[in-house]
Amino acid sequence: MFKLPDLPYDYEALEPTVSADTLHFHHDKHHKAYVDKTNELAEKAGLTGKSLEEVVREASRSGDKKLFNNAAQAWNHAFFWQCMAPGGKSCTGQLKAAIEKTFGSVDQFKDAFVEEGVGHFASGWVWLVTGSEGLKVISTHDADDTLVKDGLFPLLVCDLWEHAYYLDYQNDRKGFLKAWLDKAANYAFAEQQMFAADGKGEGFRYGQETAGQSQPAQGAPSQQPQA
Ligand code: MN3
Repeated sequence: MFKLPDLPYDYEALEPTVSADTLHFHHDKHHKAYVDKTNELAEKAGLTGKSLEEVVREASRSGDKKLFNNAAQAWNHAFFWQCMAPGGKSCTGQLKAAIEKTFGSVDQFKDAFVEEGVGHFASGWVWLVTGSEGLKVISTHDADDTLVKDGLFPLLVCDLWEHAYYLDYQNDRKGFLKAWLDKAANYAFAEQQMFAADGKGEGFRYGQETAGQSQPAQGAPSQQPQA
């Protein structure tokens, strides 16, 4: 049984960039529904005891679209929570160097990320990934994710589904993405992922904390009353 992971920060911690209302709906309702449905469908598919990564890949291989959509969404959201931190984490060190090499500057990377996200039709995800060609910004549709893209390793993702920003930004996806990159994105996590892609350290895996990234729960956010 997969457990809905706690947010690695309080619900209010990302305000005003991402409101507590948005996080309550997004985490407690949307993400929870994907996890619950995954548990139900994975059991039916005989995949009990597999990791979520294995379930996503197996569902993709076998063409079980319903399971794939729910399992991939469960994974993508868990990864997405790690991609944010209160006030954001600035882009420094080796990640900054790699971004400058590929995009010219951090600002040019942000422009590329916003452009990809704004240009993406309907629901999906915008990613910074690394692969054999180095860093790249891509987007995926609906639940699709990098677990089933050979040779790509995710560093950072932002949710483009309207439920991710509509309460706070209405139809202004561009405004959401710009604020998100400047004030919420966790570049320290992205850098850890980049190291992991190079074989240095563990990358994110569902249900396991990434070393040094997730903060011990202060005030036990999982115990907060639901709004
Ligand atoms: Mn979402």
